[in-house]
Amino acid sequence: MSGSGATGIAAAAILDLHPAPADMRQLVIEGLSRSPKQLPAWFLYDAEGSRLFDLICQQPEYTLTATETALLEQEAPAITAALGPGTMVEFGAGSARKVAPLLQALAQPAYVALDISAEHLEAACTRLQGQFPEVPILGVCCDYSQLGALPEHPLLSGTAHLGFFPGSSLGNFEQAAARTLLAQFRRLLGPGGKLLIGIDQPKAVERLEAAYDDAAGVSAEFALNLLRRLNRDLAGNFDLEAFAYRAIWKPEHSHIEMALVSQRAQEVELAGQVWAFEAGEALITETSAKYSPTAFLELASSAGWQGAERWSDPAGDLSLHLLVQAD
Ligand code: AVI
Repeated sequence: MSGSGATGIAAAAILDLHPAPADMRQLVIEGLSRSPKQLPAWFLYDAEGSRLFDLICQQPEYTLTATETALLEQEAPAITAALGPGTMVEFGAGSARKVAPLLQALAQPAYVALDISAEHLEAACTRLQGQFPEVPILGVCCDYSQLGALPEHPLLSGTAHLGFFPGSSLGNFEQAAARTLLAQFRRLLGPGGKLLIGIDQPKAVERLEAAYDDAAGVSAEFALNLLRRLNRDLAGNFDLEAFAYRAIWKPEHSHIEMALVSQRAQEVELAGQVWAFEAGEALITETSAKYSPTAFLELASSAGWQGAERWSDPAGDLSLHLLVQAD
């Protein structure tokens, strides 16, 4: 728990709820049995995948991170005024960098980070605690999608819960799963809970496709790393040279579809089975949906949320929506 090490920096409090590990083998078998073949997007994020994703965020074509960060910094006073008092609860906090301007602007900041990776959580919370020594910070290691309720803790009792889900990560869920997740946030945050969520918006196809297939090839490497991970973790024999990356905008779904396309007819061993790929067959690694403000608020309302405020960058690339409970 909390303490002060040799560095003099107080370690943040960590509560480990020991989330059950997902059955990757079963999910792979399900995903590769589908037509088209598709795997859960979170498979992309082993240690190397997380490093490559951080690198994607620095590519000139991928403007989402920089745009959202600037918007949070610029609008922090207005956002925190609209949020009102309470404890910020970040879902899937990762490196927990985006919350800093909000903690700075809140009159009485308190912060709870939820993440499935104990290692990342501890590092992120400790770094943030060093940056904000006076702010009470708690890291909770859990799978928030499976959580029945937020844990009992002084930071979470007798105060409003202000959910935070930046990065347009909702876009990586299919529509039904996105609705389920928004409803889960509503349950966890409880009556009076609010949600601040970053949502990337549709834009010119050329810009979108370049953002997900950058000239430096980092996005392609990020997707190919999935095959490396599968070879390592599930005794696979994917030949990385035999797959090519592509990212295309699918207007009928309002999403970018990222896939590795088999360059020839081939058979791959994985998870104790043999999988046939035709020449030109796609393995979808991820989709990234873009919602106009109207489309997003429609989705949010189907999960019991109501739009209260919205902040956007001047180009209208991305919105930060503040949602309140509809009843
Ligand atoms: C994490 N997520 C919001 C990213 C996105 O924009 O959909 C994931 C990503 N994959 C490739 N590039 C970015």
